[in-house]
Amino acid sequence: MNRKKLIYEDQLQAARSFIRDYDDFLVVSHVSPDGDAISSTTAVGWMLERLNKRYIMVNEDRISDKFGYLWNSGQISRYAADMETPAFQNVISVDCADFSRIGKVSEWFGEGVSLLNIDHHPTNDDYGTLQLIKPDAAATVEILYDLAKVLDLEWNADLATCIYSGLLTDTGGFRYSSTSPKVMKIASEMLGYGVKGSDLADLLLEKITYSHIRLLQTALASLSFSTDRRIAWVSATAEEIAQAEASNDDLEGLVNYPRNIEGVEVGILFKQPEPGRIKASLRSAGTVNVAEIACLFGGGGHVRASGCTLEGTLEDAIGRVVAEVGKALA
Ligand SMILES: [Mn+2]
Repeated sequence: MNRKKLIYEDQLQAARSFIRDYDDFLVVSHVSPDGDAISSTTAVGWMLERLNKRYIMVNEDRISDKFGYLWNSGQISRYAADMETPAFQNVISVDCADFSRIGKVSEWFGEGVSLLNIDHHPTNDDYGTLQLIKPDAAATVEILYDLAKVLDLEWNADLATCIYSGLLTDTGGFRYSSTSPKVMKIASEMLGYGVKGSDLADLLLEKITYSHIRLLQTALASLSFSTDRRIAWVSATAEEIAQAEASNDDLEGLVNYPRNIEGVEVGILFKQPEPGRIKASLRSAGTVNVAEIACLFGGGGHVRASGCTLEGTLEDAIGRVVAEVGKALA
């Protein structure tokens, strides 16, 4: 890359000018949007509204109903190939580590589009014409807090609720190591604007769907251990997933149950999206590099979180993966 990298303060000023000087924006976040993605989308929308700009918020995927309380979240359009849309010249993407995360919405970008890339992922590849990137920010909304400050906007509970929601979800309820003094300072300021912190924690962190608990019920019944109890796993068969009417969201978090057990070094979830195919999600609580194990089966991921897909029966997949984890622990 030969473009000279601006320092964060300069990036903020450049982003400020881009937003102040132009109009007709498209605001987009990543496919399968999470709390930070949706909160960031509505936070940018709120700022543009305050500045009397024309804009459209969009996402390739459906926004979960539980985010309906966010300011104007009902106005986030869902991408459709046959939608009549102008080719947008000014785009703001939030929480997307690379261009492909924008998904099909990029088909709405005009030729020679100006794209402001606002993100906190350390892996962000600096796509776009302007970047506003802070890799040590806990969430994209932390950067949007700074942006709202340089735009000199008058805050209210709507914007504060967007910012707080993104912080809450991306830090797992202010628990992850990304929960910096700055995060807590911003959260405190947001509560001062009238954000209902305990209601949001209840809705976004505590509430679980009926499908999730039914699936958890059968998954926990399948809980198994290696003889030394350093490996633990649960499974969800295609039939159980169908019976619980579970979506991918409902499967999320199941792997943490075996992983979080005292003394367990590797927790695994074996799910069967359809008969004959098994997806293994591996989580390391210790020193085992589970990315290396996933690689053995053609998968990949991170040192502490990885995944792979195997062909065959559930029993066979469990036997093969657990054997490799056992070797890594030996
Ligand atoms: Mn994020």
